[in-house]
Amino acid sequence: MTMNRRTLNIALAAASLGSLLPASAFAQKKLVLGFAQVGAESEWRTANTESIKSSAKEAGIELKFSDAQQKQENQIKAIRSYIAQKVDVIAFSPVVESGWETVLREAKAAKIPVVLTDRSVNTKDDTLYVTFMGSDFTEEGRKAGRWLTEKMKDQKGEVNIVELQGTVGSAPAIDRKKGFEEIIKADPKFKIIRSQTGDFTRAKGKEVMEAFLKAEGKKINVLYAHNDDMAIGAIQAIEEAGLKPAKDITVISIDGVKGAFEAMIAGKLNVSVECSPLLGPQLMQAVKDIKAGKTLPKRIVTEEGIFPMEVAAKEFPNRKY
Ligand code: GZL
Repeated sequence: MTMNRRTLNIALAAASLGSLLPASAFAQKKLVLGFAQVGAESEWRTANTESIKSSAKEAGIELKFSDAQQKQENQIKAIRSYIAQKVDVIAFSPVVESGWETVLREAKAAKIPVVLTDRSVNTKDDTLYVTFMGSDFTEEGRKAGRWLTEKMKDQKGEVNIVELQGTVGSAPAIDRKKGFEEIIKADPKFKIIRSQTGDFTRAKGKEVMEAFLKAEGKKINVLYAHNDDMAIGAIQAIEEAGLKPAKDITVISIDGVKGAFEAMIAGKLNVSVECSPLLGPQLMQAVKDIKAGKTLPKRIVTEEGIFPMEVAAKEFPNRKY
């Protein structure tokens, strides 16, 4: 079939136009991810941020990133700005469980998929997010409880525990408490005599442990801290009170960050339950899968271990955060 003159002219014009456009005009448009981070409160959070930033770069995904300094209103503001910028996907780690439905409905109305990472939200409407990827905090609390009940199984008399809770209202604080208590309630000798938030920071952990020591002193047998940073702050308080951490007071914490391994190698922390912050690769894969129209499971759980001080020196070189 011969091409008539008019069609030929159109084809030639299109071809010459094509040669005028930059190659980038034909390159696939980069996916844009808006990420609203909790803050920079702990070693764990720093490692989590690093994982997200480096994975976005590696995946060729444009990352818009915000640090909410542990304030919910700042996270909500950031999510709204991502909606206004019409990003492809929004992801965030909710600083607390409640108060998200309004802004998540705004994202849904704007047809922007949302991924929850690290922490989840309280909502009956699970169409407000595509998937929640992160640890099972209740199981982390159970692991801490099982380690303690095993260690103290032959202990006669009361075992008095003080507890440094994470951020009030946050999923890890609520669930780590729940899991730990589920295990220790089997034996009435275990008693939580003081429990207060240290907001996941070293400084607050030290301050609250000082108050615990002032109030209860040598009555304290065990410290259960919801993260390593608070445990490390508390260890300083224990030493300043003239006591030996991990000996006079058994110290149990969660995260498995480098600082915890250093404290275990120094003989000042008894055990750290792993909670991996390395969610970046999984998140970037989820972003690509969502934009490719794939269906994701509603819940993606990160598998984790537990590290007592006896294995810390051997395991330390393998640690990635
Ligand atoms: C747990 C994460 C917690 C860590 C803390 O997944 O949300 O927040 O345990 C961090 O160290 O501050």
